[in-house]
Amino acid sequence: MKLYYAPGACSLADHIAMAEAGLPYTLEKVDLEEKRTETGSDYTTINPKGYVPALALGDGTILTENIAILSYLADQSEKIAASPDNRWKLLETIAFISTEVHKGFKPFFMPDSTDEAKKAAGDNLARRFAYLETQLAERDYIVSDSFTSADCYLFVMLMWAQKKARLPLPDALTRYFDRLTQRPSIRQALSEEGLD
Ligand SMILES: N[C@@H](CCC(=O)N[C@@H](CS)C(=O)NCC(=O)O)C(=O)O
Repeated sequence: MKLYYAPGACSLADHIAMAEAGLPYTLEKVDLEEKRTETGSDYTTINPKGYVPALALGDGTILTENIAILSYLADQSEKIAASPDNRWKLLETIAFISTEVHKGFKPFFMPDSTDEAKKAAGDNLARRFAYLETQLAERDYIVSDSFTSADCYLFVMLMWAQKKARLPLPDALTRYFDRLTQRPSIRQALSEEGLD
């Protein structure tokens, strides 16, 4: 499999998931402004949507969208899958992170965002983080007591909250983030993206 990624972007979640699962993968960096890959390809010919992530499965299929990629990867390895009972909870959580948290960061990445827009986005994200904190009070990881691909995604969101948006996090989420930072797969992925 080949992951098209940009350092520190949401594609880091898929990168971590592959590393945690021990799946064989290669990486190709994408310049999101130029829409060029590091080997000189026009990225829009690979993913016409123009954004990362895109995962080339090796049979000619290009899979896009974090919800689909993180679900696909969980299907490839028990190491990042939920138990059968929690399969739909895993999808629910990935969808929540994608649509309610990931998209909530948009004003922090738009150069023309006003301070009011950032404040409203920060307030909205704080409500999402408060909900996630309640979930972590009941279990070790965000879906269950075992690590899943949803944790890979939430890790990236918490990294953005602290490093890009400078948002305060509930203590339980800070502790969870610090715990995840120690995982070899996360250290490996950060290092491979030049972020350590
Ligand atoms: N719906 C997509 C959104 C992906 C996305 O927001 N990618 C960002 C990086 S985190 C990106 O590539 N932005 C550059 C652009 O849109 O041109 C998904 O969940 O995979």
